[in-house]
Amino acid sequence: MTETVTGRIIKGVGGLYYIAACGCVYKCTARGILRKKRITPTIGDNVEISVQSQTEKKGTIESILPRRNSLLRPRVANIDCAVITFAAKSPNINYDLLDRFLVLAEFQKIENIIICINKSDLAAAEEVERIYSSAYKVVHTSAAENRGTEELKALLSGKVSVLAGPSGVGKSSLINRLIPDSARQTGEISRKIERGRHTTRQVELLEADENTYIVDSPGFTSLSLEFMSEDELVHCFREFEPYLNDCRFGDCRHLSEPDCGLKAHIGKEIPKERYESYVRLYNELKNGR
Ligand SMILES: Nc1nc2c(ncn2[C@@H]2O[C@H](COP(=O)(O)OP(=O)(O)O)[C@@H](O)[C@H]2O)c(=O)[nH]1
Ligand SMILES: [Mg+2]
Ligand SMILES: [Zn+2]
Repeated sequence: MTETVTGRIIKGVGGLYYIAACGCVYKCTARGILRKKRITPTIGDNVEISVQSQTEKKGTIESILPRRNSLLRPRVANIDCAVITFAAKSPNINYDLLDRFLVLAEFQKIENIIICINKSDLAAAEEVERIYSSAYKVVHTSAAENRGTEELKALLSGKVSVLAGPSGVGKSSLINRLIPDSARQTGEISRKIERGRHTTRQVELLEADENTYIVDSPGFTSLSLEFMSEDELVHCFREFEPYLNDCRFGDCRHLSEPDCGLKAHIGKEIPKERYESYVRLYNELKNGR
């Protein structure tokens, strides 16, 4: 009888999936039935595999367990923690993009959302503290000087985390600090990929320790939220939550309605920048831009 084990897809190369299970890594192909059902195994998926060979660590993916969430860029499922990463300076913080990342992470119901301000050796980023720290954990790091990285590492322990943010803010440099052998882990597959196609970076879960994984991501310069409706937006602003029932009308959009209980808190508990961001994104979604 073949043995069945449950594991997590940590990387995929040319139809072959690497699955971490029971402290080892199995190389598996996907059962044809999954292709027929058009279910593509995704990095981060929890899967059941049948083991063909324990000595060679080979098996077949039999089924994919339900996903808690899934991102498209990078394509990865079951994220526990989103680390929205920007630089204190060079490049300067794009607050519109920061708020879009936060909305996306909230919309995906990612349980832990952290704002990481890297390059803290170059500037202080007090503005970020003022606007976001009441709702989100804000960590200040310097990958260059290896500061704040232990605090960040502790926050990510036991989780699958994705570092998201624009390019040039130091995501890859941070990952090198968090996982000193990440270059080796990445090197292993990029060598194999380099043979054929050109080297778009593969999505993979980099292992920090047995149950801690980090996903690097390409830099985003923009982020469209068109997959959601304007009515869902309000629930993606965490600061608004305590006041949503204070409005006169149950269907208050918190724009220009009278006696809006939420608006009474702007500039107090709700930073005005965050409310302005809500209004801007609301109009963008409503107008279908
Ligand atoms: N001053 C400073 N430079 C950094 C820091 N972290 C990364 N860099 C530099 O910023 C540039 C972009 O870093 P990289 O890790 O490739 O950013 P990514 O595009 O977000 O992955 C590189 O030249 C890094 O050496 C930091 O904490 N401080
Ligand atoms: Mg990078
Ligand atoms: Zn209202």
